[in-house]
Amino acid sequence: MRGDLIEAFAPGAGAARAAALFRATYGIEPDGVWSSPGRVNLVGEHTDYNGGLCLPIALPHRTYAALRRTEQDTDGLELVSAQEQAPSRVAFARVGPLWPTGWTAYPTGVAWALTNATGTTVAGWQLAVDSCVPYGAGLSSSAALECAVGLGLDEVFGLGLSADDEGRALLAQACIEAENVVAGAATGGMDQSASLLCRPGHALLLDTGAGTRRHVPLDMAAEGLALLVVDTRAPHQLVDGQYAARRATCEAIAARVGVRVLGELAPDDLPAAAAALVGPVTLPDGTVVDVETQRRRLRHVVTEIARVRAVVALAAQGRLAEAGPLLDASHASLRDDYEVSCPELDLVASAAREAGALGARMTGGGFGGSAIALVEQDRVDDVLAHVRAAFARAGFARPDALVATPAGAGNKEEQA
Ligand code: GAF
Repeated sequence: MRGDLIEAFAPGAGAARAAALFRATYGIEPDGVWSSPGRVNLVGEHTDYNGGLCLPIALPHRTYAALRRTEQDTDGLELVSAQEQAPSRVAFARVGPLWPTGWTAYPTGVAWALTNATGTTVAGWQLAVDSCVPYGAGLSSSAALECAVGLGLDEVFGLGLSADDEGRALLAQACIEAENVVAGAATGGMDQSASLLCRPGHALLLDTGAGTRRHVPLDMAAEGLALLVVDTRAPHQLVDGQYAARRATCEAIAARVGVRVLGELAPDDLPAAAAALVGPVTLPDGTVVDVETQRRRLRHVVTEIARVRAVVALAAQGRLAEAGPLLDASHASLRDDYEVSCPELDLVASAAREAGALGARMTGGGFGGSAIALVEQDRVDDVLAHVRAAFARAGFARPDALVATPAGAGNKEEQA
């Protein structure tokens, strides 16, 4: 059964693959290869754009970017990916809001955002990408791509951002800008921060309101636990109206309650805050959100932040095994109050629990993508088999899976 999991590339193999693709495409050596991981979030969902807390870990699965700065054609950006059809050429002068479209928006958007942030024109380069981060699985394949490219551009253009966590936070910000402005996905920033700042053996506690972070030791193996990640393979797309609508709703609620962000509210504030929500709200796209829905959205955000605190407290005491009910409550809140789950995600959560998982929840933005289950190590195979059988009975596609261990942030690879 273990051979049936999505494996990360073996050490050295990802860099070798990206470098080989680079040579085959451009007929020259790259200046180097940089890599950055996908992530899975333990708890704290849809809180990062609300000034709240979240708790991601970096996956061992990474995206590899072989990069070379070109001297001659300083407006030309050349890109190729092992996961895409044909090489592309993009004129840097044209990169900007919502252009280009498709996968090249992410790397070219990072160059655009770094240019804006630093005043150095980050143009004139060739890129070859390979990746083992599952694509479209809600495991941040786009952030892994942005961050791998960002690290490479940082070095070959001598920007000096990646040396310490403060600089990396700025680099993450440029990757977020690329995603928000050029790719047009109004995401919150957890994924890029995880990809650039996580440490092996730790979860990253991000306080997006205070702008602070803490590395929380997470020794699941010491407790005999494993984190099973199940990719439902249900279509998942963040560049759609639902994610942006949730974000816009939260911003409208915060304004009505009289706070800057919903993360300023504690669970005790909920009754008064809910009472302040009177009358429907109309979002910029014309969607009308009724009062009852506003109150449920508010309750999700505030209770989810409290669940992050509770999981961190348990992890600090080596009692992660007791976090199951908190993960279950997170799933229920995302399903019922925030309404970002889907039948496939609900089925992973319920089937995993039936088979003995300690707790299970959807992870990431939702509307498809992946769910996680906290499982005793020797139950991983049984839980996965049970989930797959339930999917077969429901007529859903066979889900993919991996076992997540907290890995490290992006870095330069030893040359392949
Ligand atoms: C996606 C987004 F990219 C993140 O910023 C975050 O909002 C997440 O959904 C939900 O917690 O991964």
